[in-house]
Amino acid sequence: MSINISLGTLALRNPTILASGVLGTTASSLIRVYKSGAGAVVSKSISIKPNEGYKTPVIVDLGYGYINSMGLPNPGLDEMIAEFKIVKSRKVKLFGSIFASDIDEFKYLASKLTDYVDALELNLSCPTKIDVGLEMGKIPWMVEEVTREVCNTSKVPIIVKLPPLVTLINDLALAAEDGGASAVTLTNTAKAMKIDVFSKKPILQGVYGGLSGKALKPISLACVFEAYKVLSIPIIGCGGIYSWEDALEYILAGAKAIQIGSAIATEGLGIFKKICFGIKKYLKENSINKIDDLVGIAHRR
Ligand code: RRO
Repeated sequence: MSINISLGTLALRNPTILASGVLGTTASSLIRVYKSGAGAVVSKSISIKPNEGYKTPVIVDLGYGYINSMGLPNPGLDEMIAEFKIVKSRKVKLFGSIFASDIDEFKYLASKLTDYVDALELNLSCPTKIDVGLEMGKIPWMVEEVTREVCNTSKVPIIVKLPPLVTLINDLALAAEDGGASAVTLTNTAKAMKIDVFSKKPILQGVYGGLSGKALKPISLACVFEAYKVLSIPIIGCGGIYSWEDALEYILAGAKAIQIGSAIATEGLGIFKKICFGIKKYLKENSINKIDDLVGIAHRR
């Protein structure tokens, strides 16, 4: 039984994708994740210049999820191009995530990376650099404009990654579609924080972090369900996926593919194959031919 899917012109061998931010800055880790069974891998978000990120602690384990405030650590555009050349030589399906503070920077990153990736994911939703990316991703006309400009610059499909906890996810998702996006990723982490009662201060240097893991799942799932009602382009679900049942919930809500991030910390890289196996078994047991026949079914009354 085949579980391959397509996101517009992008064909994936299965619907599981490595989420940006995990194991995504070196060729060796990206290749390892793809070899472990992911249908595609997304790099850590890349900025033009190298960035060290925030000082430790950069992550808090709440037990029901994580709050990270990495602060966009990445080796910068030139180093990432060198890594991407290696990744592509191994025939890995690679999406490059990009992060910038204005449209010109986004265009520059897209023009430099477009030859080395299968798609670009625009990170318009980083909660730990709230001065820039997140604000852009909260305003529909800005989402549309940056998407359109980057689409005009790029030879590969553009995926737009949006934040949860926004008033109208529909408007943001439609803005991405109107701007020419081939897909949207719903969602990035949710803005969150943790305070140390002894020092009486926020624990994370960046003050705010992004909530991921189990606590995020119902929130992102609702975003997928809501956006599916208005979108024509495919949705990639992201947030707290630990099992094939979690993945299936997203698919039934309207996602065509799903991204996995936090769960790798506890489940290991075997999670990609495990989820694919679970979905295949479910399809077989329910006499369903392909994943497409399940997408959005939870909307039926
Ligand atoms: O690096 C980060 O702090 C970070 C980013 Br760019 C993002 O998009 N989401 C997140 O939770 N952390």
